[in-house]
Amino acid sequence: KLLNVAVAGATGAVGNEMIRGLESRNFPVKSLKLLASSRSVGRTLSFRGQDIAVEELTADSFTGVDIALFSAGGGPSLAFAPHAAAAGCVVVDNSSAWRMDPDVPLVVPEANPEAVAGYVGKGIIANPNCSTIQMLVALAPIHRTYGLKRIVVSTYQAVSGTGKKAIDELSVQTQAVLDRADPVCGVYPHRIAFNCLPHIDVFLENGYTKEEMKMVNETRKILGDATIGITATTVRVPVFYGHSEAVNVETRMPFDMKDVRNLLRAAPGVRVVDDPAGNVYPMAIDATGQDDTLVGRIRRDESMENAMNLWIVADNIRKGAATNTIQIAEILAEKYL
Ligand code: A2P
Ligand code: 11C
Repeated sequence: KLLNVAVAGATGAVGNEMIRGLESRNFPVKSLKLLASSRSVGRTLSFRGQDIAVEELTADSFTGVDIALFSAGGGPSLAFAPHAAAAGCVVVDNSSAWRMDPDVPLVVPEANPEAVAGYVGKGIIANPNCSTIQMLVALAPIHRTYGLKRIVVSTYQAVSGTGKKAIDELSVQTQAVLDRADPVCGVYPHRIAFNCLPHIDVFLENGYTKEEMKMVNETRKILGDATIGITATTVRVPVFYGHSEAVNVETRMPFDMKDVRNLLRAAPGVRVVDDPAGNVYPMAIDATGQDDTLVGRIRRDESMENAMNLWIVADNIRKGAATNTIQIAEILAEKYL
């Protein structure tokens, strides 16, 4: 069945990738509405060879729309997703606005596809944070087989996670440093060029950042297990595209390293890239433009029983945002609408 689709935030980094993904994955689109702020009215964007005029996102944008993919930020999602749902449209929202709402499913298709059914509650499905998505693509099969007891994760996150302005800031600052000029800061409180910032999103009262707590809370909700121990340190690095993660995992049951490797090889959405002898391991530059999550450096943690280390890399704009959103929409289209 062909569907009427809308993309809210169509002019942004993720919105653009959503449009490309609808094309490349051959989503059953009958009509496509492209929505952004009033600043973008007058622009056109191309879809399947046709120019489509960008319209302003308003409460009335969703009449006759079956599925809306939202990536316009938390404020617009909070304000407009309920209007879309009231018009009978199912919203798949990439912002953090609805993720922890108990009546809104939070879905990584490789981990909890069955949760999509919960869309009937509010007419909204939430897409998790990019760093959570890629971690769970790799950890869901391990959880199903051995049970996750504790996760210790450190991230190395690309500036594209912040949006278009941050991509420009890294380019301009890098050039300024090479030119021995003063790099100007705007998006981040410190220079990002040739630097690492242990600071993503705002700091909370417990000393963690919001990004770190998203990884904790979203993982527990998606895996449906509030007892899993998780601790995270999230770091912004001067990379344009692709988040990398060093993940230490302790399982409840013992495992054989060879079986874990085979489990990962067979896991949907995972590509094992792991041949240290040949200098082969996942890298951000290889994950860019791909939908798979790359997993490598797979090895036992020799300091503890039932523990292992993994290095997990994915394109944060694709699998971390646009692709995961479209995969959720594909489940809706195939099974529910
Ligand atoms: P616009 O380009 O008109 O500002 P990014 O995260 O890459 O910066 O993109 C953010 C996306 O969200 C853009 O498409 C932007 O549109 C859109 N957006 C931001 N604020 C609003 C708003 N208040 N209403 C509608 N769209 C918005
Ligand atoms: C980053 N993870 O890399 C963030 C971007 O909750 O959807 C996505 C924020 C979110 O900056």
